[in-house]
Amino acid sequence: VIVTPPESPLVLTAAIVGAEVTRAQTPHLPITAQELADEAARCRDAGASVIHLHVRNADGSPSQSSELFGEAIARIREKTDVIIQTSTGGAVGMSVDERLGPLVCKPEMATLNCGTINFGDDIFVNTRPDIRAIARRIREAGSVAELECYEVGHIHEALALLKEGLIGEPLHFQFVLGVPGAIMPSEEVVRFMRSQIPAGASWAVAAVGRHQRPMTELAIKLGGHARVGLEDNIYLEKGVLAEGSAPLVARAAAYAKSLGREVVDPDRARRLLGITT
Ligand code: KMH
Ligand code: ZN
Repeated sequence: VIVTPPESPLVLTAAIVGAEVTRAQTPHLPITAQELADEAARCRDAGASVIHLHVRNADGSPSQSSELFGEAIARIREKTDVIIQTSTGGAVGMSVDERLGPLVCKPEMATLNCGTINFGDDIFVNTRPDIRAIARRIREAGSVAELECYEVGHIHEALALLKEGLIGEPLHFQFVLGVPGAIMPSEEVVRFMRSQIPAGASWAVAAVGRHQRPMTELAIKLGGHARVGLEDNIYLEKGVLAEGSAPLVARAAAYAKSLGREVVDPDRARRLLGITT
């Protein structure tokens, strides 16, 4: 029997664009700064307190340009008070320098990818020296790191970073599950990954494709946080495209409320995540 205290607050993150999904796959993908801002506001209304942000060039290709991030962040800020978590993962094949572009904007949060994996037919490279360099730059930007762990060993790498003083507590883990070539999601996997993180750390699950809904619900049941959105999954149901990320957020929020979990607003999420800027 899983017992989650009803008052246990839930942070929902919306990954509204990512670097890989194309307009050919779904017409509902936001691309321009205005589209990103409109989608961020819709997700906030649906229950998201964090927006995991990538940006695109006008032709839809992925970018880590500080100018494009600056524009998107400014537009989002005009519309809504969500926590903006910029990607430092970018797209496979980008150099570390290129990936660090958004940190110029001093985002409240930034991702820190904690290891290398096969990423479909590509390799998402995060060498140990690269991870440390990115961690230093996130700290210099004054951003709170979200620790993206695609494998169990990535958690242990994050703990090494903590020991080395490169990241501080409380730690925030995102278990990214179901990337083709990396660990597949299951309840056992989530429970084991959760068992590896220190007391006081928060954890969330972001699962890819058809795994998104069941793993979101599992994380919510087990007392974790969750990430949904088009970056990881473009379908609401089998064969039915989600009309943006907001419907996916709304469904996760409704599920959480049905279990008595409180879906928090951005200010409460800031306090939970230790964001003080
Ligand atoms: N696009 C992936 C290769 C992150 O945002 O930090 C990496 C990614 C992770 O999306
Ligand atoms: Zn991402």
